[in-house]
Amino acid sequence: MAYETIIVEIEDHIALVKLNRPDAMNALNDVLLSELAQALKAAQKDPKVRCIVVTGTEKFFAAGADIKMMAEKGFVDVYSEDLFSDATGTIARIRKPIIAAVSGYALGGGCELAMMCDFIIAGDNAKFGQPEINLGVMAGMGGSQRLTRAIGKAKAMDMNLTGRFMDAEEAERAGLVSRVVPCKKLMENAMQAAAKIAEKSMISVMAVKEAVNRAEETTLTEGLLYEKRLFFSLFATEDQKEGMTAFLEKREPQFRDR
Ligand code: CO8
Repeated sequence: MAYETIIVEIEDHIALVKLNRPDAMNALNDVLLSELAQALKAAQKDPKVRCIVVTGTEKFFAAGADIKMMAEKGFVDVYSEDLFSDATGTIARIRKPIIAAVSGYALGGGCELAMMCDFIIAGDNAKFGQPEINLGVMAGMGGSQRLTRAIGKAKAMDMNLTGRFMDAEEAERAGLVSRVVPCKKLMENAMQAAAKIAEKSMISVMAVKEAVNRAEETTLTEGLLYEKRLFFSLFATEDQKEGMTAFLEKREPQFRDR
């Protein structure tokens, strides 16, 4: 499938999705976000794909929503069209794991898109920010919500109110990113992480994603119950038998997603 604003490559069970609007630093517009949602839905359906990596270029992951596109819009426009909501809703509902490989700027909607992924691996040149305050607006797709859950109120307020950028090292300390690697080795590391995930049983992978995401939505008691129910349910799979038998037989498991 040919896209205008993204490039999709599928190899060794990994779908690599590159944001591709270099002239606008990968600024997010309707086309890019709906193509991304479409590509992720296709990856979700494709039995060959076991993990997805979303990335940009070395200099920018994405510099935010497209300011040129938004500048002339009024309240009635963005409210009626419910700007970006179809696409972001789809992206957030993808059940296969998605890694964001972030190099350079991840600002505004770019930072929010990275946070919609399951975890972020950052190049050491990455810069995260919610600078919408400088435009007379505020974060609109997770910068005040997912970011607060990820790094806590103090830093989220700081980022959203001052619009300052956070470098990769601070982002890792704060819990926004899972690892920081030299920027030249970012894709190698992200693809290795994806390959590790691709080896697992897709049923347990999806269950993990569901359970961890539930932690952001519910109380500890409900979350623990949810986790335990999913854990018990995995005992209905052939992959549980295979995984445990392989361990006892001191061999690698051969998961079949059943
Ligand atoms: N939108 C459109 N174009 C952009 C954007 C953007 N967000 N960011 C950069 N560009 C364009 C520039 O206009 C420029 O284009 P041109 O060459 O045609 O003038 C080109 O990319 C290069 O940019 P710069 O010359 O500014 O490059 P610098 O290296 O000097 O600076 C920065 C790089 C720091 C990334 C700078 O471009 C910048 O500050 N960009 C804007 C960052 C920003 O404010 N992002 C937030 C946008 S608002 C948002 O994301 C809201 C999301 C919520 C949506 C909610 C929906 C419900």
